[in-house]
Amino acid sequence: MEGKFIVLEGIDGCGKTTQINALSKWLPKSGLINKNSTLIKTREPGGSILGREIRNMILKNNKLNSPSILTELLLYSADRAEHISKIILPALQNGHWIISDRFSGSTLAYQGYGREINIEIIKELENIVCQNIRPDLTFLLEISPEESILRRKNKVADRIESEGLEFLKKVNHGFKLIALENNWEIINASKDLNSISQQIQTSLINKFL
Ligand code: T5A
Repeated sequence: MEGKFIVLEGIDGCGKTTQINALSKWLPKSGLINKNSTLIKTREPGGSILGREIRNMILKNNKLNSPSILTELLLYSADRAEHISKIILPALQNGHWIISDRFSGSTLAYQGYGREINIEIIKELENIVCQNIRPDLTFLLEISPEESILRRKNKVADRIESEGLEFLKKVNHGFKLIALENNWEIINASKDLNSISQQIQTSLINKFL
């Protein structure tokens, strides 16, 4: 059996971390993963050692030293280039499974639809950065922007989360278009945790068993 690359996408607070934690308990017992393979949980930004430093640079709230939107795009791209070279590519070459909390769809949604950077430029950049690595399956966990804000009301917002409702609406709209264009699995993530988990598990079984 070969390695697989699974990605969870969606606006802030849609439940990716929660579902990835549930998946990482279920997947090793699912019969989908070869017993010689490992399941690797990772995320963007910050999936590699250098990426953790980049994550801190992009997400910390510092109004006096915020990156320009072009710098922001390039930092997310640099994080991804490092993540692919050091973590994703070697893992797939060794037959391991990877679940990533966000990947290139987030750049299209946040920097493309949210920041309104030309989508074609972003796609061009992604072609360079991704080195032909594409997820085998991407899930979009869909919640409304209002629910996103509600779920995060007791958490300190990072720099991107501080952008507010109008920005989140543009990102949300972008995610929907990207998901339809790329055949992602769209999950209603406002349901309860268990039914979301079951829907993800069923999709994985249907696709990979
Ligand atoms: N970004 C990222 C870009 O702009 N461009 C890019 O290219 C990339 C890769 C990353 C930020 O960077 C941006 C996007 C982000 O703004 P992050 O810290 O990784 O930041 O933040 P998020 O991905 O937004 O992570 P969060 O932890 O905020 O959201 P999750 O992981 O989606 O959600 P989770 O599981 O932590 O759940 C949030 C809350 O909701 C509850 C949980 O208990 C938790 O309290 N919850 C539910 N409540 C009710 N019903 C359910 N079904 C629930 N599921 C979870």
